[in-house]
Amino acid sequence: MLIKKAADFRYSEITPKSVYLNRRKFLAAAPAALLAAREAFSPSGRAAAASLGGLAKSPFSTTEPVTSEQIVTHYNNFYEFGTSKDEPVKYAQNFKTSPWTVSVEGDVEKPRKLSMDEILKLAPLEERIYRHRCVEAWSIVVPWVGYSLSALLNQVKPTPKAKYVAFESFFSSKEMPHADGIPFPYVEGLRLDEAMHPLAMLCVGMYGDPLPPQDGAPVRMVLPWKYGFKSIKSLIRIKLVGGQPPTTWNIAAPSYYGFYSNVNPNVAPQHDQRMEARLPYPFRNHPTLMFNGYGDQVASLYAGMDLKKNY
Ligand SMILES: Nc1nc2c(c(=O)[nH]1)N[C@H]1C(S)=C(S)[C@@H](COP(=O)(O)O)O[C@H]1N2
Ligand SMILES: [Mo]
Repeated sequence: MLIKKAADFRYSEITPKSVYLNRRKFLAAAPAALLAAREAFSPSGRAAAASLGGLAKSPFSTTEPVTSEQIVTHYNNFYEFGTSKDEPVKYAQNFKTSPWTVSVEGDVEKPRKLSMDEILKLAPLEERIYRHRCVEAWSIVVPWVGYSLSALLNQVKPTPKAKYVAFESFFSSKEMPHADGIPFPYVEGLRLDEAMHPLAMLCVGMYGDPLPPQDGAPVRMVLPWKYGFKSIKSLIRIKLVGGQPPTTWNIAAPSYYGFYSNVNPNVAPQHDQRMEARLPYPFRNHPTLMFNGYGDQVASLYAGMDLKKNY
């Protein structure tokens, strides 16, 4: 997705090498050190945080095979911590995610500043196994933990003026010296009806544990029918607004990345989107489905819209 520096530009289908190198490293270390420490350490190398107990299963979950936690925690897009896939896991480990507050503001009756504790208790936590499709044409299947964003929005009560939701990530150049490639803070947006859709998830964990920093700790969005870049990480602000908010990749390259960014195999402003590489498989082996296979649930949100124009 890098566009700023021509020399750096690689629309890499994926970088299978790093996946396999990381995997090999992991497997090599497994017999000795890691197996001994297995109880205390997660594959991301952090001391395992208290696991998130009592998770309700979600009817939205896919039965497709879940991608290994090792891959999902070591192959990341998080430009605040570097632009290559193996940098976030290295540079985000000391990211301070506590204390943390998310401000919910704008055109709402009851604006709130929520602590992480309040976010964790706002609604029953569910495990939802969703497909995740990056615009770079790789995909993963992840057991996220969280609940529908609508649970939070209903508490703050959007006013009739609210038509869109603007999201903002944490940013600090001091804590994120490797940030590069795009303007910061990272911002995203949804139409209010998209944000209220039950599939739109406020996510606090994965694989039964709190989110690791490289995957957007302590709280992020997950929008399975849209390209991955809509699923903004390390959220600090949610603002209900009247007009369509700016979004980071649209600012960086408007002809490639639109506001909607619904997964669409038939629209390819940048590159062919018909096939994807389901990790760890390094080549495109899997047909990409309209709305990433969530059309039954979300297609009606876009009834009557020209999705070639509104990409
Ligand atoms: N703040 C922020 N959020 C972000 C990104 C980012 O660089 N910064 N990258 C996006 C992209 S392109 C993808 S594919 C997903 C990756 O999520 P994962 O690393 O947990 O798989 O996060 C999205 N959210
Ligand atoms: Mo992405």
